Amino acid sequence: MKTKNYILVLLIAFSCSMCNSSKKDKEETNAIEKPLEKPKHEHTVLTAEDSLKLVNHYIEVKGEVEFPLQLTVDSLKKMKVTTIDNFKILGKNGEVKREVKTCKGVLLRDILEKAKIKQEDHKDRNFYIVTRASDNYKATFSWAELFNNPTGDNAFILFEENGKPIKNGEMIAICKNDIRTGPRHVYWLKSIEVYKVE
Ligand SMILES: Nc1nc2c(c(=O)[nH]1)N[C@H]1C(S)=C(S)[C@@H](COP(=O)(O)O)O[C@H]1N2
Ligand SMILES: [Mo]
Repeated sequence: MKTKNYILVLLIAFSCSMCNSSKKDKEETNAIEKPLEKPKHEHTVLTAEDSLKLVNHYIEVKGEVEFPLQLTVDSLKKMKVTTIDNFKILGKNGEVKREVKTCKGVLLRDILEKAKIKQEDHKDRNFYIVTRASDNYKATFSWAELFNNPTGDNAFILFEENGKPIKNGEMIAICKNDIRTGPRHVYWLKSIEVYKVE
């Protein structure tokens, strides 16, 4: 009888300690789940001089291509030009950041066809294309969405807005059919880089 009581006391003590430790675990988990205090995403205001430094007079098409290119606004004007009306740049919450009445550009696909992606055979289709700006902001496209999907007819490199040269750099990459057009709207465009998935 005495041993039985002893075991009972031990059992109670053990389960209590289990309770406590699981409570402690929970508290720790809660502490991890608490959102980290991130610094607010701020737009730094650049001086006119600093902003000019980010402007490129040509974009480089490079990486896994047969013919690396340096394209200026003038060379884009010689390609097949499309006019886009009422283009809205939507931010991450769907808010309209900017609306362009009319702009002109060339299909990103046409540029890549000119540079010719180095494909070994017809199954060699796993490439990704990075449109990078001089502040290192970048957006990525895949071979499939440009060459085998309606997005290919919607991804442009713009060189003119409302009949005038572009203000933020000379060329901008856009993807007209994105839900939020802000993220793949790359101003101060510097390069179009082709990479192969290894
Ligand atoms: N080069 C460059 N392009 C960029 C950005 C940037 O910081 N640098 N910001 C992007 C974001 S987050 C949005 S929503 C749109 C519109 O940004 P804006 O408010 O700076 O015009 O441009 C995009 N293009
Ligand atoms: Mo944004």
